[in-house]
Amino acid sequence: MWATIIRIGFCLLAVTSNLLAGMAEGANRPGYAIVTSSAIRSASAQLDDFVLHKEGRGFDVYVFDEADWGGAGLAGDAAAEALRTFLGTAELALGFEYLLIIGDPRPATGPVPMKLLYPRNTGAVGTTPVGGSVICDFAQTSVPSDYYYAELDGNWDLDGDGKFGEFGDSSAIGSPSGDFGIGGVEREHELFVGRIPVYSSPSAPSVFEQGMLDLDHILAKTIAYQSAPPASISWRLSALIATEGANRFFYGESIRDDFLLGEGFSPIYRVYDSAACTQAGSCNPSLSDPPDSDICSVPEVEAGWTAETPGIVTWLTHGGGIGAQAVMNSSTTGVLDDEFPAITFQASCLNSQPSATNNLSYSLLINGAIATVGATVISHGPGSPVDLSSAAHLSGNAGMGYAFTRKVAVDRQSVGQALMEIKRDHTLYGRCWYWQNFTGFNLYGDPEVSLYSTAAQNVPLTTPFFVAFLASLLVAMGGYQLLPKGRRAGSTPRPGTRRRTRWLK
Ligand SMILES: [Ca+2]
Ligand SMILES: [Ca+2]
Ligand SMILES: [Ca+2]
Repeated sequence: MWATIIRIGFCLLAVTSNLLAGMAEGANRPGYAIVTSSAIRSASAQLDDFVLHKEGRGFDVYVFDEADWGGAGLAGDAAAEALRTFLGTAELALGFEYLLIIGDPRPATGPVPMKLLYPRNTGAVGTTPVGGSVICDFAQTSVPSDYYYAELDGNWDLDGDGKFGEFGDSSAIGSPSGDFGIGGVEREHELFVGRIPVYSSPSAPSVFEQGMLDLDHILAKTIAYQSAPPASISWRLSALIATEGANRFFYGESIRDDFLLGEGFSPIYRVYDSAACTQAGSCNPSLSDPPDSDICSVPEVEAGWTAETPGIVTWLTHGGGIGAQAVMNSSTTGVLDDEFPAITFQASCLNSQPSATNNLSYSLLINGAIATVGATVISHGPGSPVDLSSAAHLSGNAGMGYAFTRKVAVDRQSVGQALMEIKRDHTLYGRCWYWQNFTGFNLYGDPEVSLYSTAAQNVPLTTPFFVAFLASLLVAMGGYQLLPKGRRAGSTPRPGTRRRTRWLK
């Protein structure tokens, strides 16, 4: 409440700027904001088309660069703070719900760096939903994150020690509460956030030049993906699941059996390390229906991905910046068929590591994927078969991948909405390392993309009224949604108001 009042007060001052006041006129459609650098804005050959495309999908679109938020010359934490402060003001004034960040994600850069968070607050005690206590027995290391730009109310350094996003439990007796508590970190997001990285190097102009070529390719690919005729997207209702190690294929079986089969996905191509356990008769879970490959390796995954062009790809394995062990690596992404790009959830460590300028998630976004979720740092997950729908496992990396896949495939949510709702609704189970997962898993790509995006949702602004009417009728009849499922047309929040949604702790 206080945070909201303070922000509204601040907003009244800030909104006097001509910039936001002018833009707020007629803001009765959902909003989509892009923040980037002036250099990228002026060098992109596709950004204007991308803006028109989003307007055609029914959004009021806003493009900002560092000149709009006083971010010129800022880098690192100063740049991150300036950006988030601006977003808080702009979101209240304009009411946008999607945010696409385009630019260098490395935390020491500017003007749109990831924010460094410190989720694993060593020694903090968390409380489980059944009243048990959990000690955070991990070193506190920094995590680059865009989550900070999705939640705009809380003071994420509530304890004022300069480390943002520290886990804590204000009800845990004798425990440091970190930055959680009244007025601190909260998980009621304001925005669905995604990022398209563009790297640059002062000593090598070619890095930026290549980054711009890749950006324009990604933007054009996104326009094409969302402009596909409805009858042409049946290929997307398919999946590839890869798991390294015999203790991990429960992940693929859970996703397949619990919802993908029932949703009619086909094929569901499975690459498992199951040869040994099949031979020994010791597979857990048992595999009555054998996988497409019982050896998990990069060539096996590449073969399945290339042959089947799956709409969704997910895996559970160890990982680093440029590789997911025995599944995929940055150099192999180049052979994938980019005409049929996948949505990915990469339940691994480090696949989205910003300091690796050819990190696997970004490499996939350039070729092979339309949107990728991966971790910027170490992620935490189960080491043996577990029930991924049970409270204790919802927020492990496997539980997040399971839920993300369901939200994208079954609930038909956009990728940005799917990831943010997981972070909002899933219990942390008192575990600081689950909070690290929430900060570390980030989205590369347009957050408004969904597996079911088609031209049926696109209504050009210049379309005569009766054509627009027919198009909206088609949308209604075809079940293709303009708005994320669960949101009604007309429920767009007005500037200055806040959506109130559930916060499960
Ligand atoms: Ca702190
Ligand atoms: Ca602290
Ligand atoms: Ca909030």
